[in-house]
Amino acid sequence: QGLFCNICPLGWTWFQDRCYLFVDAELDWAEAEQYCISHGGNLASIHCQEEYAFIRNFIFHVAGNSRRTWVGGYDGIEKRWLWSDGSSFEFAHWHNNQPDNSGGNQHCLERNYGGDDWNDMLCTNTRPFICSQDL
Ligand SMILES: [Ca+2]
Ligand SMILES: [Ca+2]
Repeated sequence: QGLFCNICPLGWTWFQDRCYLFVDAELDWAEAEQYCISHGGNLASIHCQEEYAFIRNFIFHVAGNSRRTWVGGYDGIEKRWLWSDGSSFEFAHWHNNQPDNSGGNQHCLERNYGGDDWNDMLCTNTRPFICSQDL
């Protein structure tokens, strides 16, 4: 075995052994997840304060503002939040009184709501989004 470099795909940004891609498009949550899958990842999962803060700063840097952005959380079964990449949902940064499942059909996770918090949102709304993949 020679040396080999773990590098992110072209256009993706490295942070702590994961790669991130912000996509400045307006897709619904399922379309966004499909886009990420087709590029070798999933909608981003977030597991700790450092990763949460990195993604906040990353979106601000790339988008030029704190845009409301899809990430990979969803509660297909109400109040049982999962990440679309299959990792465990242990960290959260909900806005006050969220998730509220408003209208009885908010099952997808957006961030940068009310500043930089999380909100459950109608999955058919369109947002830019962020993909992640492990190296
Ligand atoms: Ca819900
Ligand atoms: Ca909500």
